[in-house]
Amino acid sequence: LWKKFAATEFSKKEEFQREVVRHVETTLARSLYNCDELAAYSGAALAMRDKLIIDWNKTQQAHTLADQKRVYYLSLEFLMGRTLDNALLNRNVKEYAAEGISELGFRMEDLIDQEHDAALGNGGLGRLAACFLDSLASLSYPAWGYGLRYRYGIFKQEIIDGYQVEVPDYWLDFNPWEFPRHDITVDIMFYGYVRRYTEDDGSTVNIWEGGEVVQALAYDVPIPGYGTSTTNNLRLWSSKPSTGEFDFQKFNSGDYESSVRDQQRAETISAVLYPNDNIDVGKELRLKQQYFWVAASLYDIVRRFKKSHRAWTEFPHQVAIQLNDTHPTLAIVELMRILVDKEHLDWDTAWNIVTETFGYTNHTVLPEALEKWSVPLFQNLLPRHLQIIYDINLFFLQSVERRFPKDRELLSRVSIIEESNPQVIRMAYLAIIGSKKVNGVAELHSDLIKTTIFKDFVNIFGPDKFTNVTNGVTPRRWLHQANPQLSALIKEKLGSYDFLKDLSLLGGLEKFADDKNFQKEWMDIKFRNKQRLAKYIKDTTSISVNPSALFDIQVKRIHEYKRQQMNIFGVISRYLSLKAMTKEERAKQVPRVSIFGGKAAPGYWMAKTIIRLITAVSEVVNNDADIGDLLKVVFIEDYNVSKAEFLCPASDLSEHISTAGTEASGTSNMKFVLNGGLIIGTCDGANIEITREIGEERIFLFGNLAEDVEDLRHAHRYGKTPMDPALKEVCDEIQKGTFGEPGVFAGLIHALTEGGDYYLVSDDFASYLSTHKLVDEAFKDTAAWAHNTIVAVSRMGFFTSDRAINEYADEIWNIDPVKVD
Ligand code: 26Q
Repeated sequence: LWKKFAATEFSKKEEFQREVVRHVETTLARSLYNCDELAAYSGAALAMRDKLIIDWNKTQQAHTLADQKRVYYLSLEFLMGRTLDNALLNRNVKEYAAEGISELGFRMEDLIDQEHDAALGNGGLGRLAACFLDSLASLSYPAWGYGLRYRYGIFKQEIIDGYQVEVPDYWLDFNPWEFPRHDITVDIMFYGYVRRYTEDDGSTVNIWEGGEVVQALAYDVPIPGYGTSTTNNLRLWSSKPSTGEFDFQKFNSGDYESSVRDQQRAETISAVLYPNDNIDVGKELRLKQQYFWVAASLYDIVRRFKKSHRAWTEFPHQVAIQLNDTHPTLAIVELMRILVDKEHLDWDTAWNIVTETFGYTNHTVLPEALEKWSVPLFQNLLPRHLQIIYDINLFFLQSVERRFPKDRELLSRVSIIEESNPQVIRMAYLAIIGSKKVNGVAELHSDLIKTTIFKDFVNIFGPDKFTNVTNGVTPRRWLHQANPQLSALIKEKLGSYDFLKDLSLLGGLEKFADDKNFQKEWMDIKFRNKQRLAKYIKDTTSISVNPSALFDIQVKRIHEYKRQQMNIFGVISRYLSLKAMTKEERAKQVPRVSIFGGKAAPGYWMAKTIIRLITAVSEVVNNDADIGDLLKVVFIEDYNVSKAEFLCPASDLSEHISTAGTEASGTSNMKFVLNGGLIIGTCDGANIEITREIGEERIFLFGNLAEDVEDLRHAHRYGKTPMDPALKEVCDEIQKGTFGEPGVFAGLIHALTEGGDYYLVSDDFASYLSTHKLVDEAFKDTAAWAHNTIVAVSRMGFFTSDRAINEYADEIWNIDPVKVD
């Protein structure tokens, strides 16, 4: 009977239509006569959601029954983007759903476009977490994500008079993809003091008496796998006043203001995502967010473990916890507190459990991004946790001293506490010491962390604790969903969509690389994707671009290390060369559209200046009659996941040009190549492995190597590096006022001169420009270009997040899939 009523499978178009109409009429209380696109989207989303819920419940039951080890992925960011299209495709119902919608008088694309992005992340790290959730479910691993349910995601970016303006992203008006679990709440403490007393048996007990209590309320989000019923859970915590805490007495006695203040203080914790990418902020509210989320998640994980009545020593056999960067490192300390203070395990037993449970992924070597917390701030907020950190540090340093006696320098170098004023806690060191495995996210990056920032720890723990798992992206979203035409063409050649589950099957395309008909179909799809982007650019900026021009795209967070400034200087240099040419010479040039997009952290003045330079250059170049279609410059406002989905398929060339050794991996490089574009890039992050896979004749590499960066910086500091002459010309032109009031850009130029050119723009500029010339030449030979992009795509199998997740599962987590019927 249960089965009969639970059957929501809409294996037919009509059933889908019926469900959409039912939801519009009953759930939304709208009539079909006033059903607009938003209401139709909502109906479709709710119909799809019903289908997911059944599989979600089945999956959770199957996982409970299987009683196998689970992995918990702790991330402060999940940059999910939209859900409806992805769910329709993962469940393979899009075709008839779209037909059904069209008969109801709407276009599926328009409904999909109504959905607000779930933008609970800044950039690469948050999007990686989202790709990993897709792969975990698609590979049927028993896995949960844990995060924060921010009321405001990453801000929306508007460009006003050429400048970035931040607008709040309130995204929860209608979010059919989340389920509040009013029965799942955890009280979280802050502040207070530690009471210490001695038991009758002589043992010491520490009790933390918190001063403030805030309630964590769980919201669950279903994560459907591709081609499987497995539907995993993403649990996001929202903060509210704890029932005990909200002071009804104050309220009833008329002290509304103070009772409302208490409520707001509680709700503030999950109110907003910090908009900083790769930079540490050190604000108390951020630490509160981290502890709130970590404590609620661990309480939940421990509660689930306890249901099985196993011995505590079994914990690491049932639970793996992955730390997405250092942001959740407090989990190590909180688990110690639970085991020692609450469950009364002895320290060593507890520490063994903890260090068998956690894995830590590092995403950066940039010193300004390594998290550190001031000891006084930490002491005030989490007094008991500070004691535990001191103890962890003491035992660790004692063991180091035993092995390396009298090396006091080593002890102060590896201490969790940095002896600065004030003292600070080095979260990365704590994460390393408390984890079983530490991994970087691309080969070069994993080597760099072992030889630079974590070198001493490799000596202490041995090299096996440190490993590499090169990032990947999900081909479901980044090929099938973003580029349905290309996906369909590949399917036609390979015979099935199996490549979406086993991306190495793309290898089968290579034999068609010289097939003229195939090349034509391939390039036609690229052209249509470029046309679609050209139309978007026209509609949103009124700039006309020629879809036959070479589309050169750099979209990512704006950061000096990612060097958007070098790109725009290159554009200026191109502009100056074009201006200096005769008409005849100009006629031989390859037309270009330089497309930029990305957000600057609101407090990052230099990044905002880079945006202003890009918009200033676009105003001049796009309106220069001498130049016409030969060069256009476009800044795409509010770059986000949905925009990435239509930008990636429309590039001929994309730019991944970070100073060597600074970009841990990069993941958009993978997305662009997977969609049939080539890249210009430095020998950095995953660019190196992409080169190894696709062949160096298919990538435009340039610039100095990571191993030379230190010496080059040193030379700048001692004033031994004259500025590259082409760059000098560019700077002169900016200073002449060609792109508006030069004072606006003085800081950018200062960074190259007196500032010591920390990111080595001048050192790489000549090879950057000459490599762009090679790109122009290569683009003229359409057949060779088609050949190279086909071969490149056929060799991209390695960069699926499925491969990455299988590596984590086998080498770090030790977990197996669970079949869900
Ligand atoms: C830290 C402290 C306080 C506030 C914010 C932060 C913070 C927030 C976000 C620090 C770092 C981040 C994000 C880092 C990030 O996105 N790193 C990128 O991770 C990708 C996935 O591994 C890599 O591909 C990129 O190379 C890396 O830059």
